[in-house]
Amino acid sequence: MTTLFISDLHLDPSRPAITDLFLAFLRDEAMQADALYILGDLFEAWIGDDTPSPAADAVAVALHAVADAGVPVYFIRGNRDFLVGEDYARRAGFTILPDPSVIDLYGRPVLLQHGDLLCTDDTAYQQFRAQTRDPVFQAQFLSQPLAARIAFAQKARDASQARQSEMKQGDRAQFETVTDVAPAEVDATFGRYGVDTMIHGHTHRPAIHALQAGGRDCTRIVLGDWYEQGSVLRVTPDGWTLDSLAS
Ligand code: OKV
Ligand code: MN
Repeated sequence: MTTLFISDLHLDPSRPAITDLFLAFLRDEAMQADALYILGDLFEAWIGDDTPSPAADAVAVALHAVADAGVPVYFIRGNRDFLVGEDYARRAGFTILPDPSVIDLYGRPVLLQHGDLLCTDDTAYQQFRAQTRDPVFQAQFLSQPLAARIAFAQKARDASQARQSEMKQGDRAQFETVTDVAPAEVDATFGRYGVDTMIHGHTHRPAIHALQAGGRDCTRIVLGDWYEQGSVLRVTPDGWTLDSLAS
């Protein structure tokens, strides 16, 4: 009995070995699980379910095979793939969950989220997030021809990269703080949902944090990215382990 949690694969044609590692993980391990949860940023970029992508097709087929084997697959949108829609969800056989969601994990309530909502010190990002989650804005973007969306995405990625490297070259300690979760928001989130366990990705800082929130002992589990190797949280009724997957 094992439930699997992953996030931040950032699948991209430029890193085919990671897509292969993920396909092997689905074939070998996920097929045997109780459930698979993907907590966002499965893809490095997503500009609409209608975008032709052999890699996204292969991933959809492999995920659907897991679902067909009787393993429920759940997906929470990340900050990169926030435009993944119900059409791709059908092709991949997964269920899209709201961000955040509380699930019952072997009898305990656990809060799941991508993790970007916890990074409240990055006000510029939170502004971008609020704007790009507007359904009217999204429908307008998705109605544009593919070439226009590709050009827009390239510009967004260039601007983001420029901003990141500028922030890094400035105050390095400040960069580390701004791009990590805000402790006050973590505390508030534990209180708001009344849980004592949360699982998220996004920050690419894999760890299991024990902390106090509202006078309770709480656990915050952070999944790692799949840039150099895989990262998977395996939960059984008896406990959890956060492991690397060699590529
Ligand atoms: C995703 C991020 C690029 C961060 C969507 C309006 C809509 C543009 C879009 C273009 C970019 C997603 C869809 C991408 C996330 C970046 C750079 C930084 C910080 C809308 C305009 F739908 F909301 F209206 N885009 N792409 N970034 O390349 O996948 O998260 S993307
Ligand atoms: Mn992210």
